[in-house]
Amino acid sequence: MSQAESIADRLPGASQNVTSLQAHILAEERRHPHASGTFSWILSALALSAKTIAALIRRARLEDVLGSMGSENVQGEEQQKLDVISNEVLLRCLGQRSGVAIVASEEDDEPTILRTETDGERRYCVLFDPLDGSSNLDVAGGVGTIFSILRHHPEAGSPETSILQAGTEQVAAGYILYGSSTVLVVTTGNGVQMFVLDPAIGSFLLVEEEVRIPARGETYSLNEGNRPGFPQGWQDYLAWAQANGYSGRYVGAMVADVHRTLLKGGVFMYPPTGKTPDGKLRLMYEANPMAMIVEQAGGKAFAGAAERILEVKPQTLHQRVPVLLGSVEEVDRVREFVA
Ligand code: AHM
Ligand code: MG
Repeated sequence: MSQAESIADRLPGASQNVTSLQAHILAEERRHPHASGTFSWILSALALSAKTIAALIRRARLEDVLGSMGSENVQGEEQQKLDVISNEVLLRCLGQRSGVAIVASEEDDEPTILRTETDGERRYCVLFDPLDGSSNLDVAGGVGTIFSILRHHPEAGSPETSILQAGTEQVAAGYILYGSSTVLVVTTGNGVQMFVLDPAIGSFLLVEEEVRIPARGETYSLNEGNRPGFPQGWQDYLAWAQANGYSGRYVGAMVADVHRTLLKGGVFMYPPTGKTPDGKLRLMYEANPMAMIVEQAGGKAFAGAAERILEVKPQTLHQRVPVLLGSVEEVDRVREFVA
């Protein structure tokens, strides 16, 4: 072995098969001979946004951008400064891509129309939660960005009608977790790929080409403080899980909790309560993208006992939906209790 080879073998992240997100996107594009590249440019805008947001979060305390804005979003939730800044980063990065027709965000009341031309070019709608779990920022906890990409249908009339498509219509979905490392997980309907940001070179590198969720896992993840308000079936499941030695794990940021569930197995839930019959999480930019990821990884995602999240017909942009997702065996067990 030459000296260069032996040094290469000691490089972090292994020296072989270093695939960047960019290279992966281009390889995917080549598999679709009619692809125009539009879609690839959108994914690259999301990656650029993610790198920018990751850098901002790392320096947040130092640059005094933590804490509340003193304003509320359309859903009556207090906006953190970084919610607003991250939203702006995504709007700017996506706004520069000619393939994006409409963007819609958790932080904005209405969708933003970027382009109305009907020049025949295929365009997309991008929906996102710019900084999910942002109340974790003050304590340096994990937060994330969630995104969903749909085809734009100009013939639908209003922008809202164009984006109100069921989750089954998503052409891609994913999330970025800003944790101890920055992780990007994405699906374009062909399995789930996982990338980790190498901060030394500023690239997302492929670490797992085919993420599969374990079929079972003895962990449940939910806000147990809400337990008295859950319908009886959900409470009965919890009693069963505790009697059977399950562990509870809850970060309180959906991206972090779903990421752990995806890699280690178990079940993540945000059930309905008496006060919030549809739970808390939003269908279009939280539940749908996570459901697509989990199903593509071999898991299940339901809005209660009977209906797949991806089949829920949306009525409004910011509508909420109960969430039950994770390992096949665990999700089915909860559904039996809840039915
Ligand atoms: P956000 O989008 O305003 O940050 O709210 C969504 C977050 C999710 O990340 C998390 O799963 C949930 O709210 C936690 O809610 P709760 O504090 O009620 O457990
Ligand atoms: Mg959120």
